[in-house]
Amino acid sequence: MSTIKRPLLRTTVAACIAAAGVVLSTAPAQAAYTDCASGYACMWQSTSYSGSPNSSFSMEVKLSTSRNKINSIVNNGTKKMAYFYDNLDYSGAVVFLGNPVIGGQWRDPNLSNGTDATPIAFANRIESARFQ
Ligand SMILES: [Ca+2]
Ligand SMILES: [Ca+2]
Repeated sequence: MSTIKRPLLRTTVAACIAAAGVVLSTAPAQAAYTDCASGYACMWQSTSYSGSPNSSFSMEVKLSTSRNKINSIVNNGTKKMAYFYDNLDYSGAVVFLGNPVIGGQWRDPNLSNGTDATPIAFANRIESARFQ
């Protein structure tokens, strides 16, 4: 009996390995800054835009659950600069981003060193943000 089962087992194992390979190759790509829809600015609690955005806005936003927890930001808007504020009422220290249309830096994967134009420690500080 075993001489009959062995080829079958090999076939099954090979099929499982092949199936696993298929699963791995078709798994969704890691979320990235491209997950920020056109016309929006997005914020992630993680660095490097890992996972889905924790907050996004097309005009302005006051953060709640992500308040003081943001570590990477993207401006995928098409018109205005995006400003990200230390305080909840659009005040205090600020970092800003251009966008793909107007140019300039439009995303930053790690706010621990701020943005290119504003190199200050800004990890876990954003509480509100808006286009203007
Ligand atoms: Ca940075
Ligand atoms: Ca803050």
